[in-house]
Amino acid sequence: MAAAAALASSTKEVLPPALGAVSEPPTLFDGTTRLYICYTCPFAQRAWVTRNCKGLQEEIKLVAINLEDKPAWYKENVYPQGTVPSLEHDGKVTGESLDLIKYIDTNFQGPALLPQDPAKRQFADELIAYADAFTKALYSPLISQVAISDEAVAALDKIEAALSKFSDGPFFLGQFSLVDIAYVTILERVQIYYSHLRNYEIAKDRPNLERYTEEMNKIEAYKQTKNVPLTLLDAAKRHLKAKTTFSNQILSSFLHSFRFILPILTYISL
Ligand SMILES: N[C@@H](CCC(=O)N[C@@H](CS)C(=O)NCC(=O)O)C(=O)O
Repeated sequence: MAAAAALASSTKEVLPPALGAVSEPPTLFDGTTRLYICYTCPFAQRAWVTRNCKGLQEEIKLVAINLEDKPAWYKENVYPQGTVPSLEHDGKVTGESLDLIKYIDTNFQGPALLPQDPAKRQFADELIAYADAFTKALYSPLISQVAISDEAVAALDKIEAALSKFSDGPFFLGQFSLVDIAYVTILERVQIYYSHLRNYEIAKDRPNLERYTEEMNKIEAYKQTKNVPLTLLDAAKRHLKAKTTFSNQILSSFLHSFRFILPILTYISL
């Protein structure tokens, strides 16, 4: 496995506390390379896993942001989009997890996380390009409070088929790569959400996905970034309730303005 040495490191990193609204910001552009993350965010986790896989725990300092009590300075001074992850490096701050994992792989030392083989490289590009659509297909039924959709099942089947393309290992490109990092943080959450909220086991009758998950869970660089499942579930429930409450408020004011009887709009019960 390309990244075997770094992936095997089992020293447990002491994680910094998450910074909230009253926390002081770090000194921006003082030469320190910083990765801004939120511990429960799947996109931030991609960049964090990449950093760990390359053994960059010393070179790239983690700055955890509490997105439920977000410090104003993060959007104002660090990353105008206000999202995590973002990386402060070489006097600039950039974001977007799928770009960042490639950036970290290319611009820092450590094992290469993409293979040289052209066929694998092409498949890596295809799968990384599909990662956002995969996320949307799986998250949409949860956000819109409906049963698992045909689209979600098809997306999972596509992933199951992709996992059989190369036979030299259990990962998307056979051996562990950036593609696994792009998918595993989403799969980690989808497995928990669908199991608890839709009574649907994503790896049932998908043996490649089952083996993949088992093998991923042995990778220390990833394991160190995993959340307790209930923490993720609680965060998702809070997020979905906030979304529903917001859309209920918009709907309420719309109906009120037309003097209709307002329906009682309750919080969703997950
Ligand atoms: N497309 C972006 C998505 C990043 C994103 O949406 N992150 C969420 C957290 S999971 C965020 O920062 N939301 C802003 C907020 O909650 O204030 C990426 O892949 O980096």
